[in-house]
Amino acid sequence: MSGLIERYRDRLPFGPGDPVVSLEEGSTPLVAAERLSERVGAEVWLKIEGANPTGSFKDRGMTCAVSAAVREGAEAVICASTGNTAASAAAYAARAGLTGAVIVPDGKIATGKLAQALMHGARVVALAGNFDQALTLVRELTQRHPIALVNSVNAFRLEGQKTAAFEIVEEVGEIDALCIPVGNAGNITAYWKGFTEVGVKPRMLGLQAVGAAPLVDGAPVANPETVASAIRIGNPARWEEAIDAMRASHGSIRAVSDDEILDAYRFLASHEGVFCEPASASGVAGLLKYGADGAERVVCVLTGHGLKDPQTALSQAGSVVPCPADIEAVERAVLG
Ligand code: AN7
Repeated sequence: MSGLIERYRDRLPFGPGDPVVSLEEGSTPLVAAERLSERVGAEVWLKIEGANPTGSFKDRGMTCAVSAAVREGAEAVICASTGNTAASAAAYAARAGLTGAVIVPDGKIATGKLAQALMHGARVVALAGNFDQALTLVRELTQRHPIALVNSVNAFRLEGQKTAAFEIVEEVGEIDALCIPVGNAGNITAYWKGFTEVGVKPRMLGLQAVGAAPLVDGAPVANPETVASAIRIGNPARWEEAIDAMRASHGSIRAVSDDEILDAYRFLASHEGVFCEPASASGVAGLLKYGADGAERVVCVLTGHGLKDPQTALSQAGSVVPCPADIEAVERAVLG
């Protein structure tokens, strides 16, 4: 195994002698989804990005952003985040021996992500504001101080993330559509770039949560709200690029409700054996809601691991069965 810079160096902006900060990210499983395929009437595959080292697709971008920061002589990295970017930046900063700082919306990031950022030794700032405000402030801060910004406004992030498209094409060849959650719109932009570079043009089907759907509404959302905290974003930094990807690929960007997201989240866990976080299920929710649009082969990107957000999982799952320690009771408890 190797990290993605090593695997795809010829298609990434890194030379042979450049420093590489890697946790052997990428090369994630692409799993056939039989039950989902049956329901949708198409061949559906799941790209399990939760299998990356910190449990989300952000690691693909972060290996590149942090390696480039080291090459440029940076001593510190910073990001605004709904959680996963924070966890990833903190891990790669720790690995590189850099100082990491992350600004997150106070009380609005999933527990696992907070634990990761703290464990990796980042300075975690809980902003009395939302992600969009955090990103604005962090951009201003990096104008004033020599700290590398590792949000997806950083072009190296997209370079790393485009490699997921390479992996899909290498594994299953051409696909007709890609279902992908859209928050700050870096990932949809990166996938489109990756597909374009290998000459494949699947329809890009982006999904946002109804309460945080600026690209669907056509205007920024001042107070975005959704159970899918990772995509609780009201003013995506890669707005134009996402619209370009949608148009150029003859795709769409549509909205799914929190209930539809949670239905897909439970379906994946209970019928496919795949536990992703709520935001990640929005692509599948969109596929279930709107259908495959005539596509024969579809890939859904499951962007983050279900363990990131145990609280939402517990609120959606069945309850445990209490039981005294004797065999009759255990029999009743187990056999129902
Ligand atoms: C699981 O971590 O924006 O459209 O700060 O964590 O590229 O923003 C996370 C985004 C989808 C949306 N799924 O991707 C952050 C952050 C998960 C995510 C998205 C995110 P973009």
